[in-house]
Amino acid sequence: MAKSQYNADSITVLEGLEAVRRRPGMYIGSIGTKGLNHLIYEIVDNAVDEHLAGYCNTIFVTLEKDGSCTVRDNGRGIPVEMHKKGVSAERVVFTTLHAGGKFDNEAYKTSGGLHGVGSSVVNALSANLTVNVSKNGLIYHDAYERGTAVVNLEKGLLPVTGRTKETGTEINFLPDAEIFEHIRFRADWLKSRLHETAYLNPGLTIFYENQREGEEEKVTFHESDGIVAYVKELNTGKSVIHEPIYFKGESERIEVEAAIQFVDTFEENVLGFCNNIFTQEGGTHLVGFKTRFTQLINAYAKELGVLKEKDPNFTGADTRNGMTAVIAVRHPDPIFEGQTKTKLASADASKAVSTIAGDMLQHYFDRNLEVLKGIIACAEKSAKIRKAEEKAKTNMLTKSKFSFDSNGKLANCESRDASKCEIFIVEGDSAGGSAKTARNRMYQAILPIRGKILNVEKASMDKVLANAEIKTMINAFGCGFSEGYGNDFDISRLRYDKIILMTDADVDGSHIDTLLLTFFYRFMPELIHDGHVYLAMPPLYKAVPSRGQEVYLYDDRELERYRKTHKGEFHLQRYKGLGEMDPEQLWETTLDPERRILKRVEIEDGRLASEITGLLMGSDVPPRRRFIYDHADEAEIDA
Ligand code: TSJ
Repeated sequence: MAKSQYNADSITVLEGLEAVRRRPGMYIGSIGTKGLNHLIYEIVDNAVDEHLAGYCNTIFVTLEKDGSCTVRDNGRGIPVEMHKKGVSAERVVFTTLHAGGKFDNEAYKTSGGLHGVGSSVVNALSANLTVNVSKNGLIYHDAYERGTAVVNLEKGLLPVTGRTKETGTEINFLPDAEIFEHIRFRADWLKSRLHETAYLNPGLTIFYENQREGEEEKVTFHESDGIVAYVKELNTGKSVIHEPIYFKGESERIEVEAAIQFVDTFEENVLGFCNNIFTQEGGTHLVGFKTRFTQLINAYAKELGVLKEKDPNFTGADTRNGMTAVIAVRHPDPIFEGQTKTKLASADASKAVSTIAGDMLQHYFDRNLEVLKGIIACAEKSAKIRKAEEKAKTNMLTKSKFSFDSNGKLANCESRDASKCEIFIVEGDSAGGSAKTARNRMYQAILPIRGKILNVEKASMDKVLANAEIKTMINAFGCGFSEGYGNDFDISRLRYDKIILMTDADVDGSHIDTLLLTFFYRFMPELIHDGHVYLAMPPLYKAVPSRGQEVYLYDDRELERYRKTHKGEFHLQRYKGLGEMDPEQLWETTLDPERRILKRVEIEDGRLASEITGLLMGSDVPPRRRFIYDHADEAEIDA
């Protein structure tokens, strides 16, 4: 390492990167899987910026065998010439903490001067990071360890390691295991993020490759139909009532693009983006769109006589009943706010979207009356149901809020210390019976449920609330529920730290998991966001060797491994369902906190996808060992 580089500037730089290492959550949100994957997104976003600048149409993203990630583009290559600070501009990009990171207190800007926003953060949090820049016919090289450069400069400039006719930037980095809870990137989240980037940038091609052992895969993401294709994908498997409506325009230097398509089910899925950033917390662009859309539909409904003069207007939610939409704006200088800096705050965005959506939709509806009538019919249906639901909800709340289960199915635990209590939701009465016998009655509550509960995606709320099992659950959890208007959900009243779904490892079991998760996601999303929901992982097999200890095997990989080491000298019992286990076995394998395996349900970033199963993904939490950091996620984010 070259000591000569340490001048006054680089010391402040190191202090800057030290701050990142001290409080990583401030810069990348968390040190769990989300934060880890975020490192890749920070790097990829820089290549996407080069695309937006008009110099790059291809990005390669590779998960390497050694656990590192490589991102390469065919842009101009990060500037390598001497910067006024006395070193290569590339060094400045990777060692200067840029103001305006997405998670700190200042606004995030996409462009302006050098790009590379976030690249120094990734550098600070990587055990190793290497840079290869192709430009001027040469390949320039640089490398860092935990944010500190380990390559000697010559007169402040990068060494040249080869010649090339191409141009572009290649970054390889391995996250630092001292910082992150674990350093295994989530491939499925990465793929869905890259796909989203491709939808938002129709001129871009992203080559994804996974070279990790046993997961080898290559996928090319290229979406020339852009957000229209995105909306179609969000609606796959649903009955749509018209072809997507698409429009694009510019107002006050803000570019607005939208794709809208209604389905015949009760849901609203409106995704907002600003400069390619998913605005999870919404913001002015969506406010402008929604307000204008509501006005427009109410005006048309009056004009068509669907609403009489004296009728109350449709609510905003009514007019968006069944709507799937992507609203993407490009803003020269956006302001973000909110907990995760994903809420667009720029007031001009509201005006721009409202103006363009108003003009374009009016133009469209005047020429597509049938589509308009279909959309108004969705609003009418919603208004009807809303009125029924309001009634049902009042009844429900006055009758049973915070009352204990009365039908006797819930076997509650004795402790009232919510931080120590768990509730198992168990499929089937026989497994429920075993679980009641086996449990630790001090801290473990058992709620058996029969067969399949309602599919909440399809049912309206009054039906959902009439369902006995759902009622029992709401009562047991103790925190009420929320949906759309009004919010009676209060997570601080939650009676259990863990809500554990315990279903058979078969199709029916996974269907029940999906239904329950859908219910939580829609009515009690904080349960999932705050990490209270888990899937129990009962074993699939018990192996009884001719000599030695019997062992439980939790998946087919374990079985394969066992077969290799025990070569046929054992008897194998396959569990078809929880009901086949006696109470003692159920305790040993699935209930005992010391020995069981739980998967915590994680949600990528709160976006309602077409397939909720794909969205709500379990992450393996082997017993005890990883249990501690399982809780770290909640503790680390400084609000
Ligand atoms: F994050 C990052 F910095 F590590 C990174 C940057 C990662 C990747 C994969 C690509 C990039 C990147 C940066 N690709 N392309 C650029 N381009 C520039 O930084 C660049 C090039 C030329 C000029 C110019 O004015 O000539 C200006 C810029 C900002």
